Amino acid sequence: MDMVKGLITVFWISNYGLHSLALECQLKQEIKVINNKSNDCFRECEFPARPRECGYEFTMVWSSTMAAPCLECPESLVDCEAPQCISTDGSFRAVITTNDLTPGPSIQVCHGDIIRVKVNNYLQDGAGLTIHWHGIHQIDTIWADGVPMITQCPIPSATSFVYKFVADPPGTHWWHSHNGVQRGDGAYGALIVRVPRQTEINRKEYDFDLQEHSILIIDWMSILSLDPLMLASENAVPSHPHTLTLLTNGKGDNTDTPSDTPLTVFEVQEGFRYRMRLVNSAFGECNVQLTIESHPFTIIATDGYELSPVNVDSLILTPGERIDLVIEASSTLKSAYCIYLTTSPHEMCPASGTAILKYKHAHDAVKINSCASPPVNGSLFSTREFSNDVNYTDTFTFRETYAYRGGACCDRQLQNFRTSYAFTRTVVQSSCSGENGQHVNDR
Ligand SMILES: [Cu+2]
Repeated sequence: MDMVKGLITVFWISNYGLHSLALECQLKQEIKVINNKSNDCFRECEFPARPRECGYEFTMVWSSTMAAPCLECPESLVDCEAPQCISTDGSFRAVITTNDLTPGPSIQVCHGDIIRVKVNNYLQDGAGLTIHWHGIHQIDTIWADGVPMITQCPIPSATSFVYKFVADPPGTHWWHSHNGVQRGDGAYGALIVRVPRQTEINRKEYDFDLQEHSILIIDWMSILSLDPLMLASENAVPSHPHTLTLLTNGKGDNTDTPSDTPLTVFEVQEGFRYRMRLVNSAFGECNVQLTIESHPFTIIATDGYELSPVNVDSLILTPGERIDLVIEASSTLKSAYCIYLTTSPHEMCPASGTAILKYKHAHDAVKINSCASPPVNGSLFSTREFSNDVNYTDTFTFRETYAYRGGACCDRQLQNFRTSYAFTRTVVQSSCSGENGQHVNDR
């Protein structure tokens, strides 16, 4: 419920005697602020559904990586985990945080819940701000779609705006700033909409679907996101697109100069199967290839749509895309395994990243340098086919076939524009028919 209705009775005396008037008024209900690490609306979804209202408050500010709160990080790994320490890949740069985090708070709800987010724009540069809820259809709430100057004016500096919408459709989604290049500077997070297990087609494929098993990947530069765009527009295209690290939930190892900042660790227990919800939040159009050492996996959903399970060794995730996979914790030769992230095709934006899959009760940590080279063979899952013809020119042409569920297809040729990742690429949708495998990309 948005507002709580209250009844106030007012009495007054005039020359005509005693009067009374009952006034119905609306009392503003407190917006419940979540703890960044937990979420009251995360639960085993009820069947039949019992929707809740889930309130959040996002406060967005400019901050800095490896700043004073990090104390002795990375020499002291405990310091790297301190509140307000943004370690990323160990490089120093400005970053947008949401409630002191990047990625920001994770919204995890059940299908049909009402999500309400009060966004406080405290960005010190005076910039406007909007939040797009990527994957949410916004039926009847188009005003909440967060597209600046289309569905709303940007939230002015030092003011707040409340988004309210229904969590629909189910699936692995995400949120991000849609204003300027703020997304590439850290303004993004997970938005997971679950359904009751009884209604899931692939429910027998996994044992656990944990809130800490959301995996957000972003291509992270050592400079502000605006810099390469401006360099490109001024025809000063750099020979190397600056240091790019693929961060997993905000952490990674620097591609050029490895640092000792901590990596993100996903814990599993031997004998169980875990659903992992993967989001490519890439800013620089990087496709990400993911491989897990000694752990083939099963793809069970893309962009919220359940698939017939596909067993593979590796997958490619295009920008904005989400894939749900299942890992079986059955490899016990070691206590921890590398999760490898590379870009594909690699020439486009040379970057890599690492995260750790750790078995519970395992004590020995994996050293970063032991994750240097991912295995190259094996079966690959991708919702698109990529041409091998990657030519470097000064024009970026992106052609994409959009296929909506139900088989209707449409082509869209986006206008040419210049970027620092200058290349010509042809993307061909692998199929325009069939129940699954297509998705709508609203980048
Ligand atoms: Cu988006």
